[in-house]
Amino acid sequence: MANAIGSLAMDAVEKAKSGHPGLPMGAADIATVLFTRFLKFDPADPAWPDRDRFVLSAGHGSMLLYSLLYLLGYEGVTIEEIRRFRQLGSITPGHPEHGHTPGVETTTGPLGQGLANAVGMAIAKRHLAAVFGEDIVDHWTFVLASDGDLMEGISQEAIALAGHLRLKKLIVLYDDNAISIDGPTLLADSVDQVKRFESAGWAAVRIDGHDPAAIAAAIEAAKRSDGPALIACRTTIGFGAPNKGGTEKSHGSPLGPDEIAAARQKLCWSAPPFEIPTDIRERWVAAGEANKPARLAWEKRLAAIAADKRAAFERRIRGEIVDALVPAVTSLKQKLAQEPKEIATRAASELALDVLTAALPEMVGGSADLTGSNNTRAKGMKTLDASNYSGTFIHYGVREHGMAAAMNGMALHGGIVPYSGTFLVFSDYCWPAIRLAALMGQQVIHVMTHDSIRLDEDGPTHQPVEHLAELRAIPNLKVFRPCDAVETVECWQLALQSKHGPSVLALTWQNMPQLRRGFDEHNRCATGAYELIAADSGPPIVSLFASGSEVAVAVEARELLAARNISARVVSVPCFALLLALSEVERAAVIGTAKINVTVEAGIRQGWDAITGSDGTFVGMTGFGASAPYKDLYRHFGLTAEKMAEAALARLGKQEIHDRRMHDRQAPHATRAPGGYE
Ligand SMILES: Cc1ncc(C[n+]2csc(CCOP(=O)(O)OP(=O)(O)O)c2C)c(N)n1
Repeated sequence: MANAIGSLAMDAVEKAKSGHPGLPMGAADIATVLFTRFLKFDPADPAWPDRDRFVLSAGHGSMLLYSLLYLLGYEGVTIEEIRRFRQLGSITPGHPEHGHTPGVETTTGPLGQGLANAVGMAIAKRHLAAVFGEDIVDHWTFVLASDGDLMEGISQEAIALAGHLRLKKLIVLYDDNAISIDGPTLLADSVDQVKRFESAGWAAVRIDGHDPAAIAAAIEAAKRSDGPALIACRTTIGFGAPNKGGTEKSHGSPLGPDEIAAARQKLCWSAPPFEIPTDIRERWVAAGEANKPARLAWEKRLAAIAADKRAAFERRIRGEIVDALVPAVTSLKQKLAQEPKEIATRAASELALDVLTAALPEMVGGSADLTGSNNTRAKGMKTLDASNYSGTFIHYGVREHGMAAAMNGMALHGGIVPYSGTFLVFSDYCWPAIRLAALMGQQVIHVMTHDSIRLDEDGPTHQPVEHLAELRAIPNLKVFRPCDAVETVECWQLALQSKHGPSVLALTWQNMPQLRRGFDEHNRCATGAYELIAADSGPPIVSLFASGSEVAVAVEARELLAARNISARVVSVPCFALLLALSEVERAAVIGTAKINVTVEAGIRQGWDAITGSDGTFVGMTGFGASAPYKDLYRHFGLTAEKMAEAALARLGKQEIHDRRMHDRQAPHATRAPGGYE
């Protein structure tokens, strides 16, 4: 049965003329034991909530997973799709993509991420089991990880967190083949992985990964562990390939016809390419059907629990938002209309979270050791830890990489809307996972505070400058930068309603005036940008665009311009992605037709031109910040209302000269209008 996997991998990579045959051939014995004797799943219902999760963290070995899904009878994963490995439009892309192929639990390829996703899945499982009972939430998370997965730094964060949280029912099968792309791993690594895992609180053993009895015995033993478990399976990469097996030559390129013929002979596999002997195929299909009774029994158990509990569980698994969200947001906005608050947007976010987490029990929050600064712990939240998995707040430790990837795992597991906290500048440490959340269309929400150079004397290491632009560049990610308490509440609502992609809330360290006065039941941030203050009279000459803390700067600049008889409007831009998603007509209406567009943001210019055109004037940062009291910094870097007004005036002056020249050219004898702006 294992040779069926190996042969399909060899054949598919050969046909595609690219791919990685070594891992599927080397790990075929492990996968066969796991899928035929341990894993609980039903190909007829790949989304069965109580299935065991299998994460192929080493995504380059995707043919291992595709072979399994085909052999086990997952609908749509046909032999034609195996033949179309890596081709446009196939469901067998180079690396496994969640949502693209049934049975693929997460998108893997960037090494280490899958392992950290699995830790999140295991957290989700323990949490939901504590909330809804083991009767309906009782499954395992298995990971196949490679040398590369364990070399990546993110693995350390994931392993440490899993060990600390005593995540029983998480088993990592390590494909310990001691080969990576450059050659033997000894070229770059001499870690004793068993000791490493043990020191993080895992049970860990080393076995022969080609001995089915040893693999089965190790899984049995790991299942008895009271924490997470590692099984280091010593394997031969490209197992069966007589010349290239055991070397990096089988890692990431087709074996070639001669080596494939020799491997077939060595493995006693005489079936032609892409053909599986009937008796072997039947045994695989039978393995795929083995858990149907378990699934049906689970459905009965689910039907038997109290109706309200069942409804809550089903709603959360479907990822449906509660009806209570809109009333909760409305009442908070009403309160803010009655009693405006001059608070930091991170503090406004905490106010929002107090209300939202009470209404949405699926929200599981946390922070990477900046809880008090990120304000992500809402009233009444209990800590989720090894003594209480029903808690909803996770102290992730100083582990942004691991946190963001674990959050993806929680979202993928289902039943949880994870949100986190760190400083915006450390979004760099979350970036790979945020990108994958966007690629997979998963709802995770990152609260990122201290969102500009305005954060007191911490200096340029802590001052985000390029980060908003970086994050806005990720497709399918919404970056929200609210300007005050009301916008913060609205942005939270939008993030919670964005079910098919991640969001980042960039929030201020410092207090912000409440610019939104009065009550408006509409979520004005929903269009990504909107006119916050119209021009005093007639059509505006200047449009001032800003996000977050700089909206207040734009409001002041508007007054300075008004004092010189120049009418200006202020447009708040809390979310580029939503603005750019509007129709051209709607977008044009928001952007307006003022002569001059001036934008301000305490970050780099990149991205703003898409809104105001490349001839707009930008006031912002062109380099890194500095260490000083924040008021000095704003003056030093020119992020002031005066500078903004000056920029508008300078632009108007140039425009005026240009207009006059054009006018003179067209009507040389006309008298010049006196004027210029005061
Ligand atoms: C973050 C990241 N860096 C680099 C790569 C490119 N890459 C793909 S596989 C691999 C290493 C392969 O070694 P191993 O993990 O032992 O896999 P095996 O050789 O056993 O298939 C590398 C560096 C990657 N996929 N992800």
